[in-house]
Amino acid sequence: MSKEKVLSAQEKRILFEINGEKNTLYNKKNRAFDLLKHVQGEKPVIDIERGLYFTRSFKTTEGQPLILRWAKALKYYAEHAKVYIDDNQLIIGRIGRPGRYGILYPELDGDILGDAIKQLPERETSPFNIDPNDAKIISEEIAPYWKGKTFHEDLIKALTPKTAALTYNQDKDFTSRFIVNETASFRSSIQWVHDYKIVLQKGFSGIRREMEKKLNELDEFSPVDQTEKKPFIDAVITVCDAIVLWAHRHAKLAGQLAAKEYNTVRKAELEKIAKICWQVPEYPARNFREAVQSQWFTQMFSRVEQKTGTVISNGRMDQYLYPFYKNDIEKSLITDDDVQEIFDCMWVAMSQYIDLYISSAGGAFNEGYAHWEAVTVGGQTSDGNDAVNDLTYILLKSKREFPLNYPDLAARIHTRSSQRYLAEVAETIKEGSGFPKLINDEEVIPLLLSKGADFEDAYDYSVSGCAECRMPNRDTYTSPNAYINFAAALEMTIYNGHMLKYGDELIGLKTGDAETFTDFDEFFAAYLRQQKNFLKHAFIQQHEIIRLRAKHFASPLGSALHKLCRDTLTDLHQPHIKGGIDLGYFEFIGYATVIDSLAAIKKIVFEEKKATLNQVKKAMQHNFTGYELLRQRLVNAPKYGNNDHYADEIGRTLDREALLFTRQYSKELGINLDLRYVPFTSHVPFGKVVSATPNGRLAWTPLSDGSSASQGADLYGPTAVLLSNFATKNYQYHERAARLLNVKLSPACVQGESGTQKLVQFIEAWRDLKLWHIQFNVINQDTLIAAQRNPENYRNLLVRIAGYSAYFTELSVDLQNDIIARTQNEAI
Ligand code: 8X3
Repeated sequence: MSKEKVLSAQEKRILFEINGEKNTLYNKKNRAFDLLKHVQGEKPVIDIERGLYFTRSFKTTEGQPLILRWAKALKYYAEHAKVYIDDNQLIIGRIGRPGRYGILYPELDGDILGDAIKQLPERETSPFNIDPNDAKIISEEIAPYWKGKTFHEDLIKALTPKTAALTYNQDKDFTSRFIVNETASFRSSIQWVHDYKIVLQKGFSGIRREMEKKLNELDEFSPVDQTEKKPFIDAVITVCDAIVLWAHRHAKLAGQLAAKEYNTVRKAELEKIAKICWQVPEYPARNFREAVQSQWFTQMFSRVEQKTGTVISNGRMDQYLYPFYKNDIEKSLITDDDVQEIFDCMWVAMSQYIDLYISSAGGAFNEGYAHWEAVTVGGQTSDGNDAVNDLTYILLKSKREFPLNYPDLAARIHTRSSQRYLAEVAETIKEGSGFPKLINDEEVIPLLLSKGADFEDAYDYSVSGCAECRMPNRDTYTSPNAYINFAAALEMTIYNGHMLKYGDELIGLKTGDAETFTDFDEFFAAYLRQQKNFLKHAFIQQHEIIRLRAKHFASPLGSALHKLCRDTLTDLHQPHIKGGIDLGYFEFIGYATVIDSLAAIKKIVFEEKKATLNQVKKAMQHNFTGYELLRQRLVNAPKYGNNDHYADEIGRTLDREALLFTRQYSKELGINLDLRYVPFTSHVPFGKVVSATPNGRLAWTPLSDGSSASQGADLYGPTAVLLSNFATKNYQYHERAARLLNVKLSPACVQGESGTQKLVQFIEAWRDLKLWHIQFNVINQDTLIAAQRNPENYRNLLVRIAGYSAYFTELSVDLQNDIIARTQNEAI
């Protein structure tokens, strides 16, 4: 790292570390930094308690209503699992052993657990260690019980042969083929936000009282009341008791530790912790600290309940915590520094729970221990005013000052966002760790209204997952969705339904040999048929997933925290909940790869006639070896991301065709199945099954990510990328959803006050174009290269991936190279 270069704050911090200097913030934030020191950088370990206690409980409840079985399993966990209070922590409670840990959900894909534990320690992407004794318990007790009962096994059986052929390697234990990829067997619902407000305001005792009242109102002679509603109520009551019991076990432990503690300061802290845990989450929180502890217990216990893909999010923390903050500040019970310390303690606790995906596909989708526990700030109040308050600024400041990849932070932006807010958001982005990601109210809110939401609910959405938006109390659970590799559809168009990776096997449609296409329209039509075929199979998958989900999963805690479920006495996993809005998705992966390939064929083959399609095919078969001149021609054809109508028009057609498909068929599934461009890290494994493509991309390398340009293809600056994104959207279709957009900037181009102002103006342009999402890497290219060469010096280097930030050195070389290959913008 050269000293003359302009560095981001993150790069400066790392340089200090390399030079053995102390971080200047260290003294001020001693506690949180100390807590962090013990956990950062360790390889996570599998904790088996959740899997084990669920298994033991499920063995004793067979035949009972599923929701009740789930609640009883949670109660059994609450009674038996070890409880922990970390030294020096203020926000206490964890659901696994000390350090970084992941937990098991054998009901999902426990059928592969036995093999997975052998591979997990050495896996390239997001590896986990396992204690040999625990491995024995897994193979002897947990895995055998679930064999034949998992969601994964039922889904395999339910798919039609053609759908299965695009989904699984049937000769290799049904591992993913990375073509039409189901994600339902590695999470039981996608991202989610609870109504934390009800817990803070009423406590679980309040929810329990509401349920007791409903129990008394049931018709004792009604078969529906007695067989459907009563088990629901019993389950919610059981789960309220379970979480309270679990919190009380922490209170007791805190009391015991306090009694033994010699350090008077810590003794007083432990006594206070005990008091807090006797109060929350059973009763309403009385102050800011209790509110944070109550929320923490709730989100932790919710993770014990089930594996929500991209995990349970934190919701609008600057909104629901504000009344507690304001009250404490007005009464001088707390200072802003105390508030920041409480938050930082929570972030450290959060950073130790690592979302464990046991399948190889799950691991490959979630490189760098992906995590999406989004904390949302800003946006609008439920009556449409600007929602920014003092807590918003404390949360942004905490992100700038406490160098950690948790929590994921999302800032909502709208047309009346103040200049101070936009400037603080820009300053936080300039820090360089990738926070916050931005979500645009001007795009999201009209779409939520178009789905039937009231203004009040739509204004109050929270960011969840990479870029999704949830309305607590209005959204209903969403089935995990298909990730679709459309670059594979393009390859099948060239090879008449085949892919080089799979040899003679006909996987797609026979749409014609390369030499038979006489003009671009014919070729494009053939591609669109392959695209439609993939969509068909993705929707068949989704249909089966929705049908099977309610038989395999229940969510008594999630339902307790959802007004519609409490009102209708329906579990969140049931497909239709009266008054609910089910926002589901399917994923377009390889968008720019496909656009650029089609544009290259149109230009070079059919317009300029510099090569025949057969010659392009031959060059592709040889991975362009010996065809460099042709490859350069293809590379230099029009590309998405340059505000070039030629390429963008193709992109708009791809988008429109996919939207038309879902407009016609999602009704049959009974949910909103919207088009999304959100890749996780799937563009890397997806690229590994796709041979060379006509845009000049080499075989088996990553596809383009999200709605970003192909790696290095955007040559005219980030504003051109925004304009291409805008030009490829079909704003008349309300079936559109998140488009993830990555932009990489050099620290020099946003340097100083003028740099902040430029970044603010860029954000305003993005907002006014009504794009959905954007996130930034502000970093020098040579820092990334140095980190790849000398990982030991750069363990703390964070980069933005796909809706989350991760440690660069914990990524596979392929993903590292992908990030390096993205265009580095030197000006905005
Ligand atoms: C990222 C992806 O599928 O969990 O937000 O919604 S998903």
